[in-house]
Amino acid sequence: MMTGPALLSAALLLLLPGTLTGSKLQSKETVPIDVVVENSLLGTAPVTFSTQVVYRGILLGALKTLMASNTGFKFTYTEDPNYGPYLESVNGVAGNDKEHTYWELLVKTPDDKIIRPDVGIGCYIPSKNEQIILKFTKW
Ligand code: B12
Repeated sequence: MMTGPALLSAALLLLLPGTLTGSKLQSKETVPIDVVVENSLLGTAPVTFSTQVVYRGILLGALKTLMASNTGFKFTYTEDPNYGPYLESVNGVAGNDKEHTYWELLVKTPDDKIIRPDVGIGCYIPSKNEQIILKFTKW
């Protein structure tokens, strides 16, 4: 007959592989999103890029993936001590405190609603088929 600890290890052995496989499968899933670059000050036509983000991954990761895939999209960010990554420039155009310009983060959901996330690129978790709008504008 199995003793208490032996029974426990047997039970753990049965449970563990399932748990690990489960999480591994989930982390390989990717979610398709679009990144739209808009310059409301120049009024140029928006440019749309397709990319993807890992399951429950942050927008910053998706932007890095997009930049690494060499599609004509690049960006820079600074690190705020309290709020994390701040989107500084997109494709060579940088926000400027003196001119009161910045890159606003907006999201168009698949049902065409536009929201303004209350977190930055380091915290926002995009959902499937969202359009992430990076809009150069004034405050
Ligand atoms: C003014 C302000 C702005 C101004 C800053 C202009 C400036 N240079 O002075 C502008 C309009 C640029 C701005 C933009 C955004 N903001 Co703002 N902003 C504020 C606000 C109202 C006051 C900040 C302040 O002046 N503090 C006083 C000074 C002395 O302290 P400070 O540490 O030096 O402040 C700096 C930081 O706060 C930084 N900053 C401002 N917003 C954000 C957002 C992020 C994500 C980061 C990393 C840094 C940052 O800019 C300030 C000046 O350098 C706060 C809310 C609050 N009442 O605190 C929200 C707040 C900080 N902002 C917030 C957000 C979400 C944003 C945006 C992401 C909104 C969006 N969807 O576009 C964008 C940033 C996009 C990007 N490019 O990364 C959130 C951050 C929450 C979080 N955990 O991520 C806050 C807390 C408001 C909220 N929704 O609750 N913001």
